[in-house]
Amino acid sequence: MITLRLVIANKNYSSWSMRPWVLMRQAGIRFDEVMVPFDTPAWDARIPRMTPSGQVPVLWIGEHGDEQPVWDSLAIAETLHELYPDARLWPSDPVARRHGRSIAAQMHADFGALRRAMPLNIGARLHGRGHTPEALHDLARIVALWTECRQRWRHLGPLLLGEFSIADAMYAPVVLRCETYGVELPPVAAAYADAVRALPAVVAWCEDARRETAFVAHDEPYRGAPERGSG
Ligand SMILES: N[C@@H](CCC(=O)N[C@@H](CS)C(=O)NCC(=O)O)C(=O)O
Repeated sequence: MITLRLVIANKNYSSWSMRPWVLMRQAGIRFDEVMVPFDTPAWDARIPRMTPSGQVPVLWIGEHGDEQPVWDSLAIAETLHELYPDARLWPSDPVARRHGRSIAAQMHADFGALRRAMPLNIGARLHGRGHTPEALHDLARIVALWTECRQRWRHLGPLLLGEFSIADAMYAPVVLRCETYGVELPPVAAAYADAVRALPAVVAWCEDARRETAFVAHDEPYRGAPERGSG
């Protein structure tokens, strides 16, 4: 029997943590979750021992009394696809699968301007902030990519490759950024964003994120730290 332990950071802020968490939860793959908050003594003490990259997410896979880490969101997703072929994390159509792998890799490697200007912040409403020309250019490329997927694979379902796949887990944080920063999407992209927001795993992640109270200054370019009461 395989055991899975996913190490993540704050759900409000950690977009890379969100991806494998949503993937496993939506696909019905059981796992334990270990949340280590950013900028805390727990992070400094635990993360260097838990992840070779010093970053989250990392998935510890236990089998035959041994536990080994897989780190980096895309490596985790591909490893899960290999471990759980019946979970259909990639579609069975090889052309759709290639397309999915390309856009997942692009999300992983690209769109830095968007990520910097509009960091994930699920509980905040920062409409109009972060709309730099570079971030909007990244968003336009993402909208074009989503639109092409919907045109090609709409006969299979409402998501990027039709049914839920790794590609949707990779782009789910972009959908939430659009909400936080008040980005207006054209109709096809808006319908896709609605379908992602309605996924039970995305709903569950967002509910947990909104319950968090930590303020992580590094991920908050637009707000000052809330004042703390004496009591
Ligand atoms: N390429 C990595 C990126 C991971 C990453 O940047 N994680 C952030 C949290 S969302 C992190 O651990 N930041 C803390 C740090 O870099 O010290 C992945 O895809 O998993």
